[in-house]
Amino acid sequence: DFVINLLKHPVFLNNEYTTKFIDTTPELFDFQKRRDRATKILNYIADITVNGHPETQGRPEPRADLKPPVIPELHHETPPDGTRTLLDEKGPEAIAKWMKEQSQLLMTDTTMRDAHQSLLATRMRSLDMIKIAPAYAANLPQMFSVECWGGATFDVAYRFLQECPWQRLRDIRKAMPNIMTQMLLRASNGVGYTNYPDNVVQEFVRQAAETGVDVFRVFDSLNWVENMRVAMDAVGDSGKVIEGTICYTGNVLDPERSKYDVKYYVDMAKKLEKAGAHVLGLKDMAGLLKPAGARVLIPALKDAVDLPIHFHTHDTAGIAAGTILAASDSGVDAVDCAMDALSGNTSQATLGTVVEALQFTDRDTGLDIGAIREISNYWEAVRGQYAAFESGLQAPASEVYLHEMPGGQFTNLKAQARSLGLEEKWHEVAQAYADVNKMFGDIVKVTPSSKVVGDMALMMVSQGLTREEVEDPKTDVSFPDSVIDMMKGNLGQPPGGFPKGIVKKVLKGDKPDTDRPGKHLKPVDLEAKRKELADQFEDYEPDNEDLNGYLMYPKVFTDYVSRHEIYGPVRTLPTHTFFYGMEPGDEIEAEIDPGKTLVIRMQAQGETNEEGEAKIFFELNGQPRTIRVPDRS
Ligand code: BTN
Ligand code: 3PY
Ligand code: ZN
Repeated sequence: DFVINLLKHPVFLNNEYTTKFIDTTPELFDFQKRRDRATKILNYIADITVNGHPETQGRPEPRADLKPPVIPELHHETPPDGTRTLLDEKGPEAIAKWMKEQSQLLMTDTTMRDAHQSLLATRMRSLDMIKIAPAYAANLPQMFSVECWGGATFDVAYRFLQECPWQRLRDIRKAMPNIMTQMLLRASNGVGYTNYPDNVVQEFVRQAAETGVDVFRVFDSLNWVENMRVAMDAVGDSGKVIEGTICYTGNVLDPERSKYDVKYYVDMAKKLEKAGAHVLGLKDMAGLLKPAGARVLIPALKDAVDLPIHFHTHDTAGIAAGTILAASDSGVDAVDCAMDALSGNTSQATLGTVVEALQFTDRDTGLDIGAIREISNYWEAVRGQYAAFESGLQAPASEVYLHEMPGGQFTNLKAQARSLGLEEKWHEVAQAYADVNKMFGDIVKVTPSSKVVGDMALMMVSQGLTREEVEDPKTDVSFPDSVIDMMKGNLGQPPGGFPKGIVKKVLKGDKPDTDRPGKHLKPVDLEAKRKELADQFEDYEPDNEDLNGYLMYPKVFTDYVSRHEIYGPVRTLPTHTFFYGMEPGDEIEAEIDPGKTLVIRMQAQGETNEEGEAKIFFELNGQPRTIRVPDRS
């Protein structure tokens, strides 16, 4: 509905900028195009200044005394060799071999992806990442990888931040050429919520590798290896690192929860090794693995396969660092942490703390703790600008062992519950989530299967339905679309299949499809799609990145392009300006092309006239400019 608002938005409807002048005076084209972009950006700033940003309205504001983020001094003029250098020179097998030979615990920093996805509703803007990337390259070149792409960041960039996720990746890659970038890929679900045709997944992986992803963490939301092969093979074909990943759920030590026991994980690890993984990912998306569990599971996996192991967990229960240290003692090769300022709670464990904990031990990470502190200080100031997106979570909670919600979903579901008026019933939602999981046969819960369980849980609590009532063939229940879709088999099959009773009830007797969904999805005619996209806009030749955006999210993508035509490259605005506009006397810079910087000064806001238009007086590179926008405030 936010997107619909924008399209009905007066600025969109009386879209006034015109290309006529450009057509009649071609020699002025470049100048005009530039000026045109500047006008668009001024329109955006004026609109936000007068009317506010819909996403920050009614939300907490950044502190008035917030200091601007400081970029640390770089320790090297040219970035020292790092993992990316090795990958480029020797390939993904050499990376795997090197990982196993190292004694230090290798570290992935998740600040640019999972940390803000889990703490700030995925709202971190590219500019805040790109600016600090050179400091990683110069000051932390021993970092194994920087997770900065995929998961929910892809659609949120287009949908809410009005920026291109591919450009984010390209810019980070360029600013940090020596360390491997890493993405989270939902196998056949790409970076979306349902299975895509095989050739769409293949094309997406090819493009992600070309634009700049080095390590692909590939997982399936039901842990179905059959459904991971297309994505894994595509990563292999692109010469990048295949991190074939197990999603961890349940409690590996609990004899009552034997569906997900050591043997289950060992079998899956072997399948992933056979399927061509270079690295074995162990993805504990909810933060359920406990230290004692790690001491059993990690050695069992090490014994079973010859792959280096990369462990990912969340700090929702407050014990992630403990589990990481146990995993480290048990020989895990690499782990994920987040920079201190964006760590803890539903995010990852605290990077600086883990680095400190291992200092002077045989797993010493070799990372410069001073450099970590400086980079974390930068992130602390950045985080302050996103006050509107803080979840307000006060403390870690062992309740996660009851509901098993992924860190990235937890705060999201809480916000959804709030918007449905169920905030006071949160603990009931948590219990319902656990009940739905059992009703669905105890499944892995991670995007998109976690969304299905969440949809069902919210529906049950808002309608006051119990599990018994839902399962009772005599009660009529209208299930959420996502539940019907999953029971039809469109996300694939969990181990042992879904319980027959619930499938029958949800599908009203229709037969589910238990094949791999991609087997029946027709390949997409890519060039026909490109044309279909091109035809929706004037003078538009979509490149492969745009085409891939459109293939994943057709409507989200075209809405983004429509807004881009009005507001221009707003990704270049400082974050405070993007969310809050400007105040009289403020001056900002926006680099719209390398070396081409707009200096924008807001002078004053005039009275709103009888037509309901507000006037904003700017100075653009020293020249006065007046912008009128509808006053809807
Ligand atoms: C974005 O997607 O965030 C960029 C577009 C913002 C559009 C502005 S926000 C304030 C005003 N209200 C609207 O509904 N649209 C404009
Ligand atoms: C995602 O798929 O976005 C996740 O973070 C899953 O953990
Ligand atoms: Zn995660």
